[in-house]
Amino acid sequence: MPNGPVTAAIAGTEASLTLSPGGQADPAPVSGGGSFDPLTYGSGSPPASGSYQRTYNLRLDDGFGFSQGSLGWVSSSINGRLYPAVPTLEVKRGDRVRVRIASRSIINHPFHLHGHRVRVLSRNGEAASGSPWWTDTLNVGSGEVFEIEFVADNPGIWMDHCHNFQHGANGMILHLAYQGVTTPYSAGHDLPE
Ligand SMILES: [Cu+2]
Repeated sequence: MPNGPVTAAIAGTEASLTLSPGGQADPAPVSGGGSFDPLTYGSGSPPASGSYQRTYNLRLDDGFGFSQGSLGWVSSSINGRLYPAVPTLEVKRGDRVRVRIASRSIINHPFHLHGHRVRVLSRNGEAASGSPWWTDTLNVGSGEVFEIEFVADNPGIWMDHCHNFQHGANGMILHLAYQGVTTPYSAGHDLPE
């Protein structure tokens, strides 16, 4: 947050949001400002150096396929698979985890990892250089490649999924599971006889 007020507006609309240190500032004019890009906005510390205990790759795709019993355009696969056939990401408490998310899909996929916040390291090969880009949900656009990191500091079995719920229903879901954490439930469901 800068010292003065900041107004963020959605181009071509009346919608805007003004933030200020005291919370009392009037909105600034909404035209003439630059585009907001969290990759470069502000300043702050770069990510810690050092190694990662886990690295994973997620590739997001779409194409014709079977989902929920019918054949159609399924805009929602991860590494070529649909939930519950997407392998679980496994971590150990304390691991520092790096994940590359690359989308070959034709539409946006706002990806959300439950139970953690992630830090964006790069987008399309350009390192994040602004204020640390922490996020709960990361919109992965068509053709974009992100690298993110998080610390496995919240043991459990967590959903990691596209927040477009139609895509989730199609199968764009996987789990993040900690070693040693178990559940009485199983993934997926039994098919009818
Ligand atoms: Cu999606």
